[in-house]
Amino acid sequence: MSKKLATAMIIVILAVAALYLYSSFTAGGIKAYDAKFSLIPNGGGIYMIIENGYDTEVCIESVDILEVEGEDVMIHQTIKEGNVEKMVMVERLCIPPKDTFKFERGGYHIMFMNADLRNYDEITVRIVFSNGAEVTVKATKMY
Ligand SMILES: [Cu+2]
Repeated sequence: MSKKLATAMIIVILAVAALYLYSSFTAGGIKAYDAKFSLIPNGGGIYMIIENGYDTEVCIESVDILEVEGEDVMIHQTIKEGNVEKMVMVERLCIPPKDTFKFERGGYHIMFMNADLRNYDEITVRIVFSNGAEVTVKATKMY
């Protein structure tokens, strides 16, 4: 075997190993997708699907919108009492092991205030979880 070929083979093997490590990390980690946001004056709501691939429960520690600073972000649940809809603060949101959680309009949502995102069609949302895992997801504006 030539030296060049051996080197090429080692590179391929390393690349495959890296790909394997990466895919097993994402399979065991947290995925966030289908992220969207809507606006109200001075704030809005963020919706997405989060998959907890871990064997343990994970809780949301913090949510940030990377395009702005000083925003207030909280988790709300919209509940219906008769014909009245109201939003309730969720102190701590946890996702059971190997479970999928949906933030959606009219249900659980991520609410932000003190952030003017009228000029954005897309924002970057970073979520940090109780086990130290972190996901960053692009959210597109809903019309
Ligand atoms: Cu809300």
